Amino acid sequence: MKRSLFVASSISAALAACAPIGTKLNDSGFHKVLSGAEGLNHLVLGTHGLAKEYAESDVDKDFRMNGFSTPSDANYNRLQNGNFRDYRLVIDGAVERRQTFTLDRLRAMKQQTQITRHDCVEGWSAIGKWRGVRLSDLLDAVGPRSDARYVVFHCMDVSPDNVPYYESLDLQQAHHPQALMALDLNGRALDPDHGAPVRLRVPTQLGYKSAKWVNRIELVGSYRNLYSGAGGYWEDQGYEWYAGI
Ligand SMILES: Nc1nc2c(c(=O)[nH]1)N[C@H]1C(S)=C(S)[C@@H](COP(=O)(O)O)O[C@H]1N2
Ligand SMILES: [Mo]
Repeated sequence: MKRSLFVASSISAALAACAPIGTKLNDSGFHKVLSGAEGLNHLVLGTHGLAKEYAESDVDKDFRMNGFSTPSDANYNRLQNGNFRDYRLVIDGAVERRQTFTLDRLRAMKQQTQITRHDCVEGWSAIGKWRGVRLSDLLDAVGPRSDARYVVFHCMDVSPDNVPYYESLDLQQAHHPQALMALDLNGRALDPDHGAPVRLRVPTQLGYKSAKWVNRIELVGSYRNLYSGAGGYWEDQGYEWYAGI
């Protein structure tokens, strides 16, 4: 594991200690606790900089699969059997223009390629070549309203106890130039295990932020009222919302 990951985690862990695990801070409270730290992280570790980009020869041919099982419900099976022709990515919530994207529409947009490393909080990493649409281009298409503060990613899979996976970024993180809605991994359309047909890829954040099987992006003023209120499936289990590497 990269040293800066360890440093970032210790800083965050030290701060998390200010807010005992299990305390349900609302997101604005959480942000008050973290705002000083975020500034420190950005200053010391440069998390607003770019994640390192690697060479083709660094790519891990067998990118590990992790997380919940690939969806196998009737809806996902139908989409997969139809080669995702009927897939739609909905972007709604606090936006000026709600939009629906087919895969063809996403592929017709400007594409970005990045060879970056994915760092899982469990301590493994993998380098992949990702291609897709910059999240900021999608946000430009829908026009975040002035009350929008967070971008929530809703996924098609569920945990073993049947809770949907979801994640969130703030608008600044979502506009990061390497925040990608990925369509391809290593030169091929994403396979089901890695999040087909569309997943978030955010190389400046820990792996759990990179939501797979995304079919809805919702802009909100606060994530407090979603699920258990911590801004993501793993955050709801006590992981930190701020997962900068
Ligand atoms: N929808 C969804 N996204 C997810 C997960 C998940 O279980 N469900 N697991 C996360 C975690 S912890 C990691 S490390 C990566 C794993 O991505 P991979 O299977 O492509 O390696 O996906 C992340 N995104
Ligand atoms: Mo992970």
